[in-house]
Amino acid sequence: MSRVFLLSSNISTDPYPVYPLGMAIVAGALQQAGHTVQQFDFLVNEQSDQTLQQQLAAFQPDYVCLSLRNIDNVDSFSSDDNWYLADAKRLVETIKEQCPVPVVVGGPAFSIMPEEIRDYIQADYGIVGEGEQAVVQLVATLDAGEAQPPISCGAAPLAGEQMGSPLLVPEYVDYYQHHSGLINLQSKRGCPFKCVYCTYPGLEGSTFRCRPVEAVVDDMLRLKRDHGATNLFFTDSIFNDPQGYYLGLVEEMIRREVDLNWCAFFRPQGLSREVLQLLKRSGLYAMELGTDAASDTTLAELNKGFDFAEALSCHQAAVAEKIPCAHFIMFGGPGETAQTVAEGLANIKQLDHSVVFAFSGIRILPKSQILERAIVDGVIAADTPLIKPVYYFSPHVDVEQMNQMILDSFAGQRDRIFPPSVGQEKMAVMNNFGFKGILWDQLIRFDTQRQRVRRGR
Ligand code: B12
Repeated sequence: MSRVFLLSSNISTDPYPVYPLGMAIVAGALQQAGHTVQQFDFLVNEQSDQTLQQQLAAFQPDYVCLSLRNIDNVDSFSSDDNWYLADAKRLVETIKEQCPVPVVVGGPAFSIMPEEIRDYIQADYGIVGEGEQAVVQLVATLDAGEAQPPISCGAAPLAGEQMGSPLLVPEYVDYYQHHSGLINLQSKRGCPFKCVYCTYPGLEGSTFRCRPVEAVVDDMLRLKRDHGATNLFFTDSIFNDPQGYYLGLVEEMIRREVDLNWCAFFRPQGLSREVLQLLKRSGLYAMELGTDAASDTTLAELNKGFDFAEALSCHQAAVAEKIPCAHFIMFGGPGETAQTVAEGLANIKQLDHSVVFAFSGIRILPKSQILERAIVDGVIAADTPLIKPVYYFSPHVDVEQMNQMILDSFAGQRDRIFPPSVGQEKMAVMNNFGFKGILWDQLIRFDTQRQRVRRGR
């Protein structure tokens, strides 16, 4: 059996530090297969190359597995500071200086552009997609002295029962509990929707594959019992799958009295007050909504499959149930014109008692249809490298004018966030005041609504 050292390179704390769940799941699978594992979180270890080297030297690994979560922060206003691959490349150099063993890379960032990233960071092997079985297979192949292609993926998408539970490091859980107050968990993988900008189906497959609800609830109870967790974030691409698996999951949470607060990404479709009441009873305390665009034209161009009226009706149901919502809206995408921007901003005014995070432009990534659209629209040339951030901006909109329109419309409202750095600053202030969790929910006050009703407004 081998000794495998796992390293999470993610140092992003925007919007808050996120537990390296992918690394934990891969570590769990390797340990279950009989290997000795050690996990190293570069963020928790104060980004210290020296500590990394010391731990590598002490552990004497046969393999090092690097989990790569983010390429950049998908914010068109951002600088090179938020491009994370240079750090990953340096880490691979550090590892190789310390111990000349195969370095295997995986994780969502890697899986988006495997060839380019493996070449750039100089890893020996890469695994595209879910890692738990593929990495065990790779280690077995290399242990047997057989040839392994530089880039591989699992034989078939894993069924829900085959998806691993995370092997959590108590010290790391404490760190994330302390800094963000949140621990993350996955209940299913995949997304069947075909939103033109999105990489999720490319990363996780285009059908929902659900873990048994009992296993998810077991994980929740374990997080509560062993780690004192109080707040969870479900990392599912979309929590409210149209088939309704999520309803069975929340019913199981209620039946087993999990009693944890949780939050997740939702599609603003099919969320009635009755459904929301059930979710709330199971511990839902806030929803992040992938509304994505604010006019019917741009929603259709993004192929969202719902119109603004439908999103608004979900929003109103959430407000009626006093569930804080955040809408994420990207301006400047396909079909955007000055007119759709104005229409979108007028629509956003109806999203009362919610936070709206607006973005300018859409990061063009492989494994998403927006790449082809960008080439057809002449936004980029077919051979444009995408490893460094490149954004789609509609050729029919003046970007500066659009940004100014958003700024003007959001001016003076603390729950309207643009550019994204404004959100980061606000979150940092709240964090300094001791607030924890998703933080944006602190910007919403439902009692104001009650006061307004009382005053007859
Ligand atoms: C949930 C989520 C969030 C939530 C996280 C909430 C929380 N508390 O966890 C929030 C909204 C906060 C968020 C924020 C951000 N996110 Co995000 N997020 C996701 C999402 C939907 C799921 C990630 C996840 O946890 N999956 C569950 C774990 C178990 O899966 P996994 O990490 O992929 O691991 C599996 C495999 O990748 C593999 N694997 C992982 N590591 C390794 C290592 C080895 C060696 C091997 C072999 C395999 C392997 O095996 C694992 C098990 O099968 C993904 C999209 C997606 N569907 O993947 C985007 C995604 C990861 N996010 C992304 C980005 C950019 C960000 C932000 C930088 C942007 C922003 N400001 O919003 C921040 C950064 C946050 C941070 N501190 O790091 C990008 C990253 C790629 C890129 N474009 O750079 C993704 C891919 C979405 C996208 N745009 O394409 N995110």
